[in-house]
Amino acid sequence: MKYYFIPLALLSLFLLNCKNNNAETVETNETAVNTNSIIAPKGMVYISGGTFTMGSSEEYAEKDEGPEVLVKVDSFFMDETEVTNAQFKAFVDETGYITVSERPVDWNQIKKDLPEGTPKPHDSLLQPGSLVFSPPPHAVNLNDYSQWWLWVNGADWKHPQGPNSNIEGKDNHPVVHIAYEDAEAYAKWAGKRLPTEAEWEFASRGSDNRNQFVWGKELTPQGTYLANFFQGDFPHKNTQKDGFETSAPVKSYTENIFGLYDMIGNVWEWTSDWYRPDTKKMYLANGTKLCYNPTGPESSYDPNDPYSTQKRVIKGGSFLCSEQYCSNYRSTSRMATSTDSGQNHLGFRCVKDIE
Ligand SMILES: [Ca+2]
Ligand SMILES: [Ca+2]
Repeated sequence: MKYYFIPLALLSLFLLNCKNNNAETVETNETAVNTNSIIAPKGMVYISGGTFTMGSSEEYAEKDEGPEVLVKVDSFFMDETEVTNAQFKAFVDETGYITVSERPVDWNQIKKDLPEGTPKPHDSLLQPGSLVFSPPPHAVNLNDYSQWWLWVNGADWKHPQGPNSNIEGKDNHPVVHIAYEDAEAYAKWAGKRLPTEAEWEFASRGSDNRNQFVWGKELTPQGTYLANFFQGDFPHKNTQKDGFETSAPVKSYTENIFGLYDMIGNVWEWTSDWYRPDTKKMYLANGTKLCYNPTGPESSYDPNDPYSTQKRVIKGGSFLCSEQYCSNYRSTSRMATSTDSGQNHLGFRCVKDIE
């Protein structure tokens, strides 16, 4: 994760994209869609749009998940799984694309955004690499994530754990170490785009499902694991009760009501929304009753990390989400992530508009 300084003035230059609408008007403007005539592209499913409650103000939710907002999204197609190594390889083979994690860091470029006189970091920190979860052998202070995240030179999508690892036999695992621009480049090549947070959350929840977990009120109903997350003592002891220590092959768990797999857990997924903790609060400004296809603010702001690079919202949690640390395996959970950040638990899936 690289931290750059950005001018504070930029932070005021955001506008929210939430076409205000009145709930009654929208009700009467609903268009009947004959879903039988819509055929989703291969590997995608049809998400029939609708109105739902976005976010959560429940006791278990983080502050930035609320307040709840009534949102309407149009119908769209969505990849039924996270983008896999095999799918990403097809893109790279055809285009020669080099991901952010594979490129050396250009000091002359980034120093322009830093305060004058900032010392040049050690050369090892400017080499290609990415962040890898590297659990300590014992319990540690959970307030210090540097205890389990390590910058590893040579870690990238083809080497998820570092230069001595590979993705042999992992064609159907989700691709990881994907920075935002990598995901965007793939989506463009595939004739698709990245989902907004609203689209992602609607698709994950399955219309207006208000349960804490998309499958119901319990995390593991009758002891059954329905997603790939972390069991045991975070971060040092992963008991893998769900069967997987790191990523699982896509479709290892039951699909949701729309036919989407691993919307919860396995790897985090990029959305196109900039991150602000108060996005939904601002959607509700000016008496807005319903937001129509909201696309988030025009720039990001993370009060916990105000001088970082701009951040987008990621959704769904990963194989590292645990009850003890970040229980982000709920569809309303959201995390701010620097757009240049590759991590071995972060991937994506795409959506496509219906023409
Ligand atoms: Ca697991
Ligand atoms: Ca996922």
